[in-house]
Amino acid sequence: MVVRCYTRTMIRMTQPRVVIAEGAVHLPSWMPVEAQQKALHEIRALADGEAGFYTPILRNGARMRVRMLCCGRHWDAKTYRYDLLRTDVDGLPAPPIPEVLRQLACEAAESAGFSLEPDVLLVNWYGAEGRMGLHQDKDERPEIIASGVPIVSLSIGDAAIFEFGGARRKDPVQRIRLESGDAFVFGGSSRLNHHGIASIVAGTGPREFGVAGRYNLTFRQY
Ligand code: MD3
Ligand code: FE
Repeated sequence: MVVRCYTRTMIRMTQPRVVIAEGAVHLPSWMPVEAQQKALHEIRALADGEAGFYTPILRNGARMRVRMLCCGRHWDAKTYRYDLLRTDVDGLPAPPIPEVLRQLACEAAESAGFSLEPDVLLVNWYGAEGRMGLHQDKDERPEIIASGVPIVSLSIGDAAIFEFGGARRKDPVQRIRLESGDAFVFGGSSRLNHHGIASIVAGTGPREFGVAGRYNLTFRQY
């Protein structure tokens, strides 16, 4: 089923679009402040729900430097597989993706010339010391990855220094500052590129949000 996404397009007709590599499209300030606040409201409801944020512990025993909350399916930090249950955390089922957020992701994909039917949402929360080492996202189904379907990222709160590399770990990285309201779409031949978050620029988020740190939402098709 194709669901039309229209919430944002009626608000602003032109939008900056920066192609940083084939299939990797940065949409700076893509979310209006009201859309960011609406998204924050949904994130807070998820956080207050039964299956809230947790600190993932990797198979090598290391704690990740982010807190995470998965919707649709749970990303298991021990097995690197997607599961309906939070087996490595508390065994609870992953809550569904909130409709408001799913819709935003569809629109962002469309703004970048892609189409996405997300069934997974990973919410990462970064405190001032938060970061994520260079990695590839390759735990989704091989057919989906091969098809070039994108991952959509939405940033809310403090800015972050994002690193975007290439297909090989040793490839040079571009550093891009991601601000609150930015959307980023990674599809096509950029889908398996290495990437990470080098640091958070604490205290740079919109004050009126009253949020500490940074939320990043990645929408995926499993
Ligand atoms: C480039 N999250 O959850 S989002 C992740 O800001 C992740 O929390 C970071 O990397 C964050 O896996 C970066 C930007 C991003 C997401 C997925 C990508 C960049 C990507 C997939 C392929 C290439
Ligand atoms: Fe990633």
